[in-house]
Amino acid sequence: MKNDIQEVAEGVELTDGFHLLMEALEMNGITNIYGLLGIPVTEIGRMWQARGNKFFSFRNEQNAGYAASVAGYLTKKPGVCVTVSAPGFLNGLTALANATTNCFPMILISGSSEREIVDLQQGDYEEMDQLNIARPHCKASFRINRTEDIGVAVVRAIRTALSGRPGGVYLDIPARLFSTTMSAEEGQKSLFVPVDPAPAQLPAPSAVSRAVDLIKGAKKPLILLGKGAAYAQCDADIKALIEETGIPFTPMSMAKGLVSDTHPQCAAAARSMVLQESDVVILIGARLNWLLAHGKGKTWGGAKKFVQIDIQANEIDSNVPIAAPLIGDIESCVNALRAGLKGAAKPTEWMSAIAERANGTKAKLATKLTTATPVMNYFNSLGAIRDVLKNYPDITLVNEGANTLDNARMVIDQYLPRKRVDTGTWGVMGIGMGSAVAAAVETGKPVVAICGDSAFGFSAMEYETITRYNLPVTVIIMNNGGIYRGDEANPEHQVSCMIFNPKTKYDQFSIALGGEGVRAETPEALAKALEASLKSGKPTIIDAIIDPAAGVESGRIGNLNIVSTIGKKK
Ligand code: FYN
Ligand code: ADP
Ligand code: MG
Repeated sequence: MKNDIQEVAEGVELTDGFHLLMEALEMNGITNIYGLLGIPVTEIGRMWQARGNKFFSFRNEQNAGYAASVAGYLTKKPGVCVTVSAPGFLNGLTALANATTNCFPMILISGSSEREIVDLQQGDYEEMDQLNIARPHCKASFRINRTEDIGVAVVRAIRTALSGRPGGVYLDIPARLFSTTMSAEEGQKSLFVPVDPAPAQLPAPSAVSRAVDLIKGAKKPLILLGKGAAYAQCDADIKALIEETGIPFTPMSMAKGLVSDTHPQCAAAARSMVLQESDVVILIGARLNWLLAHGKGKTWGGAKKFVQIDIQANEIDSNVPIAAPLIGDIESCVNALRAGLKGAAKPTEWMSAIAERANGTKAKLATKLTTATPVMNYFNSLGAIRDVLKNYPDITLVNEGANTLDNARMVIDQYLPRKRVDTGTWGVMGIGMGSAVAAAVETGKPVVAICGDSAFGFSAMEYETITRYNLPVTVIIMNNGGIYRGDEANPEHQVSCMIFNPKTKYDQFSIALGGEGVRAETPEALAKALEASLKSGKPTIIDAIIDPAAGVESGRIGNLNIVSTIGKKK
């Protein structure tokens, strides 16, 4: 990239905050920015593009932020989101908090109003103390006050986002800084690239032997892969650990495909059995949070011991005592385990019992997937989608919703690492279109987003972003006409709070926004439309008409929903 000298004053070549920020990002390998422009950051977008980089301009900052966070997850480099001040910043902050919660590296850069006025609360344009508001929602919140600090601030943001447990960083840039000038030569000298920003962290040998001894003594060991393991990008090492030890594995949702769902040691289809019956569980980049029933209770059956590989030392014992913590980066820890477990006996009997159970479950599901119903349900529609996607293993699948999420996770196999992006640790709705943009941009390959009609609504307008950039994204909307279900009766003189306008036509919405639109009422029509869309590479919405009675309240996590029994008939 060229060093853009702005002007010469009194014989000194000058640069400014805009240029230094862009050069610092470029120098650190950032080429894509996701954001939404306006006061005071508008110039960044135009100048960034003029320098040969890509700026993806969204309709709401929250979705730009989700895109940046997913870019971070997929590439292991911080995804960058740029927003305007106060309201734009706050919209972006939701995504920054989500990135931090999910351990995705992301940098949110927001312009802010004049410090003197904000700090005295004198009512500036979009006045807000953004620096402090961001603080509890990310790993670090920094403000740049001087142009000569831009280089160090960007490096500090990158190292903070990537090192240890990855997460979000906020960079606050007061408007005035962007146009503040300094000597171009001095400015250039202030920029640099961090050495080894996400260093390997080797586990202690004593911790490795403790874990190895525990695993060697296990009769029914289980490997549980989380999205931290997918993020770590040591796919071959993880597969080798699994194959060399013969230990069955089951993936958390975004770790699906890290080792193929069709691998003979995949125990996903015997999930409840392996969680309950295993005696030693090796957690690799997965937390024992709500998604794993906190490591206790009936989900986990009897007594068991955990080995936990994680880079964040205080994750250990967060829910239940961990017998063998392995603190370090996943690649180093996995390879240390491989060395220690060389030649250990494989749990073949346990593996065959699991395979038997899994085959039974798969056969039962196969019947449901091919059973015709008068109106499509989740199973026969997803069965049709699954059959098409088998032939497209390298698409990224984006998945959000409640029933749509739970059923698609179960039905659709993933074959390759980091090819599934979903609602993550918070189970957040609205990640759909932002994630689809990032996945298409960062992988250069097609994306299929399977969204519940409710979930899609949270980011629907970004479908125009998809058509504008002509991205190869197919959105399948599982349209049952409501939240969870679409058949709730309206209370007298009111509209039910759980249903949508049944006249909604998402295929027409696509056409209105410059894309292709197809309405599919049968599994055959759905398969045909998906195949055609993948072949064409054109942005498409398939409005998949699902039985309004097909959903279940809260999907498979209905146990978390609180209901009142007062005044209800027994
Ligand atoms: C899995 N299963 C299969 C297969 N794969 N059956 C047949 N074939 C295949 N290939 C079976 C598996 O054995 C389980 O049955 C069942 O499918 C469900 O598997 P899942 O989804 O892995 O497990 P579970 O217990 O339903 O859920 C675990 C979870 C997951 C909490 C990690 O549900 C999750 O990620 N939930 C996120 C929910 C969320 O965020 N929702 C958004 C908010 S919605 P059994 O073995 O019989 O148990 C707001 O309302
Ligand atoms: P899932 O939801 O799939 O169970 P989580 O997001 O709960 O996954 O857990 C991911 C874990 O992975 C986090 O605790 C995080 O600290 C850890 N992690 C992320 N990257 C690495 C890495 N490179 N090495 C070790 N641990 C990592
Ligand atoms: Mg719905």
